[in-house]
Amino acid sequence: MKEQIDSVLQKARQMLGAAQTMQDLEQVRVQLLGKKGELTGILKQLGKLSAEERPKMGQLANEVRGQIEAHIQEKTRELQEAALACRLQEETLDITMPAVRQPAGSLHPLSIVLNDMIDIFKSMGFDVVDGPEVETDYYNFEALNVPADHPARDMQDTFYLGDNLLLRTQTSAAQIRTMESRRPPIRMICPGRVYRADEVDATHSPVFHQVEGLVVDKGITMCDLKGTLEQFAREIYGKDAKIKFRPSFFPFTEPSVEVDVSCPKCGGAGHTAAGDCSVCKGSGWIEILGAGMVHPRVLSGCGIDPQVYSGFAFGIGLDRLTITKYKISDIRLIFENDLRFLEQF
Ligand code: 2NL
Repeated sequence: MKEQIDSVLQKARQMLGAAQTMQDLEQVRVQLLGKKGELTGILKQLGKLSAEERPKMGQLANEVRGQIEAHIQEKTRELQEAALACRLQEETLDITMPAVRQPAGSLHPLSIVLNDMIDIFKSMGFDVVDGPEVETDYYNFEALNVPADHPARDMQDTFYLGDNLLLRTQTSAAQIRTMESRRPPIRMICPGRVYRADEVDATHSPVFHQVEGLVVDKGITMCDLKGTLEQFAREIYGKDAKIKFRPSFFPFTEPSVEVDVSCPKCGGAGHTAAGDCSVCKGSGWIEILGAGMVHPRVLSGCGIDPQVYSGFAFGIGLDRLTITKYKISDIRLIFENDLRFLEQF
């Protein structure tokens, strides 16, 4: 029996030497020391021994059990240490390594200029109003005194979505709704996307951005229009900016004007030391917007008595303003969202 017990110890040493995992260790414990294990099996034979041999073998078996348990414990510690060392190695952090840079985004140039415009008009007491891009014929044309045979109503110029629905060609519908639902005084701007069936080139896009403004109150005159737009031009282009009115025509305003601002590059001279000014092409002025006194028919259509109230309105092309302010050569750059372009702002 002594040989049997010794051979279990031998076997334990062998198996533990080869063990790679915790499962291997458990397997050794079960196979040698478990209830149905080899050592237990040997101990069951103790009864067959002589009274003299029995306690000796019992003691030996217990010693061997203790030794095997100690071996297993030691091997367990070894494996745990190896696993920990392995994890520490794998998870090493080099805290001196430079961080991965998160590039910061920036505002689109249109957003920069629009934010400026909103600040300027808010400081003069204007509300900012929003409206849908899909409009009815009534709000886009009829309410604005645009006659049925006006060229703007042609399929060539306007995107129709059906008999009555279209993509708005200006943001005026928001102003019409405001006039319908609110009593004067009204001071509002409405920025947004508008659509015209234009061919794309360096200065035209079928979708572009407009900021329209409207003021309605008792006693509003052309002087209020000019003062407001002059203040706007000074804040956008600098305090020396001047504006001038040229007569024009829109169905929704009477009289109507086109407004030029003194060229921000040459200061109105039309030329620099290098020759003709590249921004205003030598004229000293650049066109920035259209405006006028709200047509009495537009007011009365919204339930506002033109005998009591008057108003002015204007429409500013945001894309053109942005292009001239940042000297951008092609309107298409504004819509392409090429990062090499956007990162310059
Ligand atoms: C332009 C011209 C303009 C308006 C828009 C307007 C709106 C109402 C009543 C009267 Cl509700 N007028 N809007 C007036 C004059 C000009 O835009 O050339 N924009 C780029």
